[in-house]
Amino acid sequence: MNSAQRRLQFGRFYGILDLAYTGDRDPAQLAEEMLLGGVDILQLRAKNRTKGEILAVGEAVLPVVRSFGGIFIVNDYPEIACELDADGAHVGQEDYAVSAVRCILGAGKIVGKSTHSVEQAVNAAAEGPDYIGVGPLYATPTKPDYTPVGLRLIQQVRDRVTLPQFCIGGVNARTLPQVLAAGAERIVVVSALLKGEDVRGNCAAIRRMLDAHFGDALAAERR
Ligand code: TZP
Ligand code: MG
Repeated sequence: MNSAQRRLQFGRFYGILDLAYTGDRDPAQLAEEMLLGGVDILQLRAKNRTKGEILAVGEAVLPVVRSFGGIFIVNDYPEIACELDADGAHVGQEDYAVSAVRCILGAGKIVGKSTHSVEQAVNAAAEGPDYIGVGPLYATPTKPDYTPVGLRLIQQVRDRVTLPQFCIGGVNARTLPQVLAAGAERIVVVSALLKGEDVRGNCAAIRRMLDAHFGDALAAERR
């Protein structure tokens, strides 16, 4: 387990820099605001961009994430993660198998996989990723074609899977208490971080809620 894989164990707050929400703002500056606000892990997600565009944004964002000691993950494109020497890649159900991503990335990198049911979570865990995503908990415009899985899935997956489980989909400062009460230990947030002017403030509000809920021990370890 290398240092990024080790730091992942302490990561609770995973923020996605989704270029669908960045508008004309500078992605590297947004990344800095997200990290200043307290995200542990930052993913670059871009559904309608060319590989060249994603690579260029990744080149600008990676040094920012590194300067904060954060973890940088690339969505959908392990080959871009590899070229950037990012910390890892995240894939969905219809993308590569975990073993194929590991093959592209090489040893010591983080591989994450999305899941949307207990069965998918159990099957994904058997593929040996470093973490799984579980969601969408709520309906969300960020992933519009997916049926919400509901909060009960959080505990159902916890009962079957020991890997870090990042709960995603419609998580925001309003829904977070219910998500935590349902057993989430780690969360992913996209639109609630990037909408509006104050990205750092959006992130900091969620960070404070996580630290208050889980206590200071992990927070101290993380910093
Ligand atoms: N996978 C499951 S839900 C989702 C992804 C990428 C989008 C979550 O976005 P938001 O804006 O935090 O609801
Ligand atoms: Mg994908």
